[in-house]
Amino acid sequence: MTFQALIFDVDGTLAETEEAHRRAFNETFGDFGLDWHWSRAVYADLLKITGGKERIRHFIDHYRPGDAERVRDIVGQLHQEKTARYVRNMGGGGVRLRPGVERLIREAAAAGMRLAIATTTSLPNVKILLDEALGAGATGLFEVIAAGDMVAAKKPAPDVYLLALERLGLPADACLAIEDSYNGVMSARRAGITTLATTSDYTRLEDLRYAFGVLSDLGEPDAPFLHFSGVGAGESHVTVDLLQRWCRGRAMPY
Ligand code: XBP
Ligand code: MG
Repeated sequence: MTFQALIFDVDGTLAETEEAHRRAFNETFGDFGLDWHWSRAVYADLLKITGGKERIRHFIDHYRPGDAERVRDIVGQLHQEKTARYVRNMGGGGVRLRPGVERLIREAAAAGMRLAIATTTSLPNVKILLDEALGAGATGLFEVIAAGDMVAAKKPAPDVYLLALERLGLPADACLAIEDSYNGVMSARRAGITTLATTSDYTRLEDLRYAFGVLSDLGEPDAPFLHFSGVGAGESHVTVDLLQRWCRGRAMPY
């Protein structure tokens, strides 16, 4: 079957955003007078939990149980402030998409392919990233944006991908997802969607075996991706034609 829609994850897939998230969390903790600091090592562990509020609660339970009584009731407030900070910081410029992302988005749109987003992060974070990286109004390129708390269960649960499918009005096998993490690949897979993985700073050692191909990034003609497993051997950059060819070649979605 040829696919009709491309569904992108955001964090780690469109751009390397996790250090910007980490900075926004840490700045917010400072604002609230908390003596918490998430180092890269701590954050790598916390990233197993998707969603900022869920991540903060997990941190309290596992790293700072003594703070639970004081902080439990303000997790929502903390997270709201973190989102506002992230948006302010991203608005300062310097946002770069990962290799091949803008090229593939524009190529897919020009070819009449439908575009969607399925992400755990909050909607304002998606909008600022797209506006900053692709120009104001870039969210309009995406027919469907399924994000954050629009679903009850975050990745690796399939809910956010199921929501994207429902809003697109398409079956899973008419879509292809692009993800960067174990949680993301599992979420798409549980929704029945074939998934290509491009590894990111925090996910390169994760188990991505359920992706039908694992690459370093989407590649550019003059900056080829590294091929790690599955589809993509001998190629340099991911194109719509190549994705269609790979999809026709799959025996079963999984
Ligand atoms: C990304 C995330 C997000 C961000 C934080 O996962 O886990 O939680 O780190 O975003 P994925 P919020 O790329 O799989 O969607 O603080 O807005 O929740
Ligand atoms: Mg991701």
